[in-house]
Amino acid sequence: MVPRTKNRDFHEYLQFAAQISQEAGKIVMQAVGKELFIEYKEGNKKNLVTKIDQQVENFLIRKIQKKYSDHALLTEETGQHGDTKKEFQWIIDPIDGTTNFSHGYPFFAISIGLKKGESTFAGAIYAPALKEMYTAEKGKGAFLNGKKIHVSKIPKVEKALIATGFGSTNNLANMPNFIHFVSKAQAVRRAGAAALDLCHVAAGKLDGFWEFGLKAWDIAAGSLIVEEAGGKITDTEGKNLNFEKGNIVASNGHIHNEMLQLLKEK
Ligand code: LIP
Repeated sequence: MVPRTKNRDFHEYLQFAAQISQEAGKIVMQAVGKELFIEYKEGNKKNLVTKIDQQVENFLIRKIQKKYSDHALLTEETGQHGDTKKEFQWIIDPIDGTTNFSHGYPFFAISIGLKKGESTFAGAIYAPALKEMYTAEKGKGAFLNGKKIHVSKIPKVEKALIATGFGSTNNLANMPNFIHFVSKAQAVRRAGAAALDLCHVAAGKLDGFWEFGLKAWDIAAGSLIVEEAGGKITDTEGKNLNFEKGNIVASNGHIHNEMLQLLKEK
């Protein structure tokens, strides 16, 4: 499913990430429709975590630590594992789109990125309900189920299908931008899993995506997949993406400046 490349090291990491994300996908799909034991993070009724998020995260941590005991990890549910100064860091969202998953809405994914230094070098995002496996290795292109993908050629926002998201805290702050984009774009969608939105920009199903305040695990793998599909990634002011701030604009490149301008106007 992951095409061979000459860089053996990252190819091996990517293949491993794709394999464990698929195994994690089986755990997730077995739980759809069953009792999920939902809890609320920090008492916020919009910020869900289920027993399956925790089970999948534990599964992925165990697999990675067993194979690469000298690597660090950053995960959504349990944070930092190992020294941040380690050469390799795996950045994991066990289920991006937990709310969707908890309702059986099929837009959710397992996201695994491998960072070396400041950059992500390998990323695998698996959407088990859609049976979509997105993979990318730095400098080697991006793939959906093993087939090369490319961003769209849409030249203007007025012809673009654009997506966004609303975080579980401060979630109305993006509303003025949303209204502005609804008036300018062909259409705007809000599906609820940033990692998968990024993959859909990479595959040309969406032409652009923006969101504020995402976390490293929502965007580490997806931002590489967009860039490797020929797309553009910046923060919402047009500067380099900062994983800590998590303000992101992803696009096919052609509509990027126009998106940044529309964000500036609100
Ligand atoms: C969610 C995202 C969603 C975003 C939320 C949240 P989770 O991830 O992907 O699109 O709007 O802020 O981060 O919590 O389901 O893994």
